[in-house]
Amino acid sequence: MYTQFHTSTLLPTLPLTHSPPLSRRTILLYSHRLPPLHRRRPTSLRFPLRISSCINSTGTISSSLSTEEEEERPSNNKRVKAYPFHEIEPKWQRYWEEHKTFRTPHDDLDTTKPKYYVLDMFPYPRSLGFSYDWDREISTTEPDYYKWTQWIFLQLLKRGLAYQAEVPVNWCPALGTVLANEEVVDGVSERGGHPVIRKPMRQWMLRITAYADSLLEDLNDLDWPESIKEMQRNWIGRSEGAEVEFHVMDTDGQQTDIKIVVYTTRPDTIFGATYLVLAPEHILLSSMVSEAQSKHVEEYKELAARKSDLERTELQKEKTGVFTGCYARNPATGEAIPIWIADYVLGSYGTGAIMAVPAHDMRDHEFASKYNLPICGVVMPNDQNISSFDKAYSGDGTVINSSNLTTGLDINGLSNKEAASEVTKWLEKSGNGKRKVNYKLRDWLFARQRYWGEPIPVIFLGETGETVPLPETELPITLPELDDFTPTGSGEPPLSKAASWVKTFDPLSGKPAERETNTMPQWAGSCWYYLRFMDPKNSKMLVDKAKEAYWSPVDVYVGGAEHAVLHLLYARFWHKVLYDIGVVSKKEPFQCVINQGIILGEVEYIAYRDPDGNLISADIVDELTELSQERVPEDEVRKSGDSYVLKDNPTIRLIARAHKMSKSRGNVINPDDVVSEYGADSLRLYEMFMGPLRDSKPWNTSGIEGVHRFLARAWRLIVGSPSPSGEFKDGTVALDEEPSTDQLRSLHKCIDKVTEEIEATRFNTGISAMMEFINAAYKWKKLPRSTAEAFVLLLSPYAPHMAEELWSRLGHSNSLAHEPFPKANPEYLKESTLVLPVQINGKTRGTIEVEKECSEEDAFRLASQDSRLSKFLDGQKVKKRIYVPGKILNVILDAKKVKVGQR
Ligand code: ANZ
Repeated sequence: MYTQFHTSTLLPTLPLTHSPPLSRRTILLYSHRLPPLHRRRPTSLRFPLRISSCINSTGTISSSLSTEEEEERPSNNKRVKAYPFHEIEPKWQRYWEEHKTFRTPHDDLDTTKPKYYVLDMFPYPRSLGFSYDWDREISTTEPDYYKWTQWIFLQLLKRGLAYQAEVPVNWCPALGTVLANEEVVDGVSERGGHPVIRKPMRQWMLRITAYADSLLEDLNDLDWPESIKEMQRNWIGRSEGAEVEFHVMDTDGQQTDIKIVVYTTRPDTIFGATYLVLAPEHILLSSMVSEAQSKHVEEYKELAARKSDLERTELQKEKTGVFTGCYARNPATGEAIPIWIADYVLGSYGTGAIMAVPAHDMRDHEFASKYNLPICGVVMPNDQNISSFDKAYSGDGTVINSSNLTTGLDINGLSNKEAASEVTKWLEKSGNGKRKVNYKLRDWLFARQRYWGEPIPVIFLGETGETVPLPETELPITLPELDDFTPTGSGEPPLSKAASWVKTFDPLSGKPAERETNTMPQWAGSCWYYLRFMDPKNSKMLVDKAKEAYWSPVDVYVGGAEHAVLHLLYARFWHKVLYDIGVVSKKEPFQCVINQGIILGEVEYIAYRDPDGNLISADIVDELTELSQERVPEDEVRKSGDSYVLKDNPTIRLIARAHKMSKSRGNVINPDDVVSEYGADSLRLYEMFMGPLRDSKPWNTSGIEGVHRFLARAWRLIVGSPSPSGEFKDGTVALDEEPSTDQLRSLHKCIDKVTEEIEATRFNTGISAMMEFINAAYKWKKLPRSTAEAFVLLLSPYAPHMAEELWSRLGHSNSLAHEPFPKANPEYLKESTLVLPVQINGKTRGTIEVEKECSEEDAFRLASQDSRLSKFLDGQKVKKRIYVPGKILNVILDAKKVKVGQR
């Protein structure tokens, strides 16, 4: 059943204090607002004289003129509003604010009542009409809030889940700053195109990997879109395999003590490992490279340092590498195999080294083919015989070429799965390796070299540099005022410029110390804000236990799929830590996640012209030909089947496409303009009507006009027609009369559908049901008050301002926000009629619509009156009638046909 949601939001407009970017970042993090700006409609909206809306097969609204409805343009031709949204919307917003209509209980919480916690990833701040409890407003940038973010950091530190490490970062010497991965394109800075190198720097890390297994397992119980769960699973990337040790050999071919450990998920292919590859940054590299090769190796290392992991692992990129000049012994074959370095092997995954099996791994095959390295097939597919492995075979099969008496390993004839487990056992027994589970998930790099961000509550003692966490009583550690928060140029964070802030004393020992100048990343505050909404003003703890136990978990979290991994994973990790230390009562923060799609710009229709200027149809366009493209105005286009064609020349098919809204494309819709032209209710309703919630859908101005007309019709149905000057009278036309059975049927059908569709978040089809109801109600002579009231309640989640206004006009002095949502009465949902097949002499000749309890006599009378059946029955003598109520009427005629007039 639909319940009144308790919703909360972050601060929509944040005060710009000394830390403007921090404030801004909070908005962006949750911001799923309609993209800003937009095209103003060139001409004012013109309303047709009379409109009826219906849903066409494509789900869009089509409008048609009719003649007996209200005029929307007065005789003096002055434009008037279709209904007075410009008056009622500000009025009800004031009312809600003054009456704190959507306030949820704070300290007066009654935990015996059911709760429903809906959290939104911060929609457009001006979305009016949202039922938020503004008393719960929080800002992650305020010290009152980030005091607790810092407190959580201290708990992580206490449990060894926060640590410092030297980690390679994207360092841009020319800009003197560290760049985020997104700011580096093809090895150069996105801004300015300066070279970027990977440079190790001291960083704070969070040990999210310690929670990899529970982050993975607990996904199973969550009611999230399967695609998001899958993205998290892939991000965590659990894989099972083995670590294998390869001893490096000296120039005399003798085994040394230097061991290269590789990680493989295919131990079954060990006999096919014909060379090793190390990541260029592998720590053992310098201790083994031959003199002859060292110059090449150094050059290659430098080149690789400029590439991001993403660029290095791109499958399409041609593989490159350099021979190190030395060899290692394959423990299974006992043979010496060359050791190479290549950037397709990453230093940050597994052990940073691989055994290359070119016959069975695509990347290795490409590399081996390029550098003429041996390829040895060791797994034969069961359904074919491969004689030369001229491309990698990565599937299952039977193991071949895999036996060695000296090393004592023989896996020939086993399936590759069995072989993998045999090899792992052998590795462990012979001391050459062990079983290993690996995760793609890396520990979370938690430090930023930026001014804006929560200070990390840690100091370093003067003499020893020892890291000391600040006592909880010192929190919050606030940011110092700084005039210039640009990068320092040396890689030191900007906060290091605040010399008097940096210099401090250890509050416990009194020793001189320096503050940490790295700050927390933008994700920190968002990792736990849903907990703070439960208890936003608590100065003693981050959330009161009883309130947390009541409100947790978030029942529905609505947001964009772009947060599928990082935000949702980081928040789950912190939540699990808080669970383990007893701060929260549930293992998972967000029980259900729903993604909404994005609104694209309006559809553009593109026509092609050949070099002679002739239009050509899109289906014969050759991609290789250079053609000029031009946009075709929408009114020159019509739909033809699944495609769009020129109205004037339907043989010319057009390309129809919608792009993400962006300023550079000039296709941005400004919600403020839409609100001032159509009202907030129309915008809100249109967003819900555009299509299934999860899809990305193009903006369509005629679509919003359609829903606006629907709202205007609903308004006129209940309030009545405007005066010739366009004024609407007070009150309504509803009458205190009992609704007819027909009216109740229409209403309850609508309630039933709207309820079902809300629960399934199929708002668009719920709105269609209301449109159908309005169409039916326009045919009624009278509008019973109780029916109008129920409809207004149905409409209220979609068009809250209009619904409140109508509700008050229907005679209520309180807001409808706390009224129970209407319930469909099953009595009125039963269909009262059915379609009865009619046979003449046993042959089905047509159907008639009859009441369920229709008598044989009535059924026969209806059949005789039916235009299609009467031609078989007119003037005929009926011998027998076979009637099975609800199933069939069979009329057997007398064999001697007697036509009228012949008698
Ligand atoms: C030998 C082999 C044979 C492999 C074969 C695959 C197929 P996942 O599943 O993603 O964990 N690998 C290991 N460490 C690597 C690194 N640091 N950089 C790049 N590649 C690395 O993949 C594990 C496989 O990826 C490992 O198994 C290894 O190649 C490679 F027929 O070892 B395999």
